[in-house]
Amino acid sequence: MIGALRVEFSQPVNLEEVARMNPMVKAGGRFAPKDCIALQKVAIIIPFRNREEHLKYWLYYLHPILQRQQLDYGIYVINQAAFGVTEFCCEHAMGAGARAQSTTGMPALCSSTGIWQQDGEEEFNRAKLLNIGFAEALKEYDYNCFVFSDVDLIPMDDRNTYKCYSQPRHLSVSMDKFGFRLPYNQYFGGVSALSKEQFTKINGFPNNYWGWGGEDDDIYNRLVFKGMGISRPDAVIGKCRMIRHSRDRKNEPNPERFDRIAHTRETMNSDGLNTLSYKVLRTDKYPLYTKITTFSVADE
Ligand code: UDH
Repeated sequence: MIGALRVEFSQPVNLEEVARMNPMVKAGGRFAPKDCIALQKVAIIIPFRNREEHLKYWLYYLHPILQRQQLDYGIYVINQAAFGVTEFCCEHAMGAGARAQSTTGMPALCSSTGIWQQDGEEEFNRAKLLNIGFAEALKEYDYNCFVFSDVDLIPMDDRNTYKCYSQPRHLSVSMDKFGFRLPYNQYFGGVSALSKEQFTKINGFPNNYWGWGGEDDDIYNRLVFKGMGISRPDAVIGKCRMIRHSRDRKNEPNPERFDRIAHTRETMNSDGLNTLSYKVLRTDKYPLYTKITTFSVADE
């Protein structure tokens, strides 16, 4: 381990170069140490839409750190599909005429030209993407630990191990954005780690937070209601940088968030892993990560 790291975002990143610098990383962004058996199998789940530049920095900084931490890991970028973009050909995915009913009430129709037609793009849904990442990663490998990381957060100390603990772990405790301290004691946003058991005990994360905000507090509530506490690194080891950005389109502050957070106790058993409903449009195995493009469907 090195300890404190220099993290900055002035030079552009070339992913082919990053792949050359990390020859032990296998297709899809998988790695396991050669000379020992890793203590944990860690799936790293990144909620994503339209943040290619941030993802490059994330991969550039994180792959070397995660290898030094001797983890058996895989990187899963869960991409919320942007309907109306010709990139996704629904004829291959589902067949012409197929309908997808988005849970925000926006129906999409697979047209005869093979392009999804929808009136507009869905609001971003971070927590649901994380649930999807959990489910999809488990189809691929017997992961026992899940690290959920925003794409724009880079640890500044490699002793901040991306693994699971006896209690759910909050890793991004000391962000530059918040003056290197917690914005409030219950804060659980940014980067967190839950074992498979911890995640299933809380029925995963909520699927119903569309737009920005609240889902991290709902997750915190779930953990507390199930009798768990939060483990954290200290403020030095937990330092991290956020890549500055403006607000994304279709991720407006969610006006329902305060009301939802107030009702976690009643909703957590009926909103989560047991009601997760989605379709995978495509899976791409890139040299440094696996990208899974998904969209929501209403409960069948
Ligand atoms: N994300 C995307 N695409 C989006 C929205 C969110 O990939 O369009 C993902 C990404 O991993 C991001 C995470 O969701 O790191 C969290 O979203 P966020 O970065 O919008 O949340 P944060 O609280 O930023 O970090 C709030 C808006 C900042 C506005 C600052 C104006 N100066």
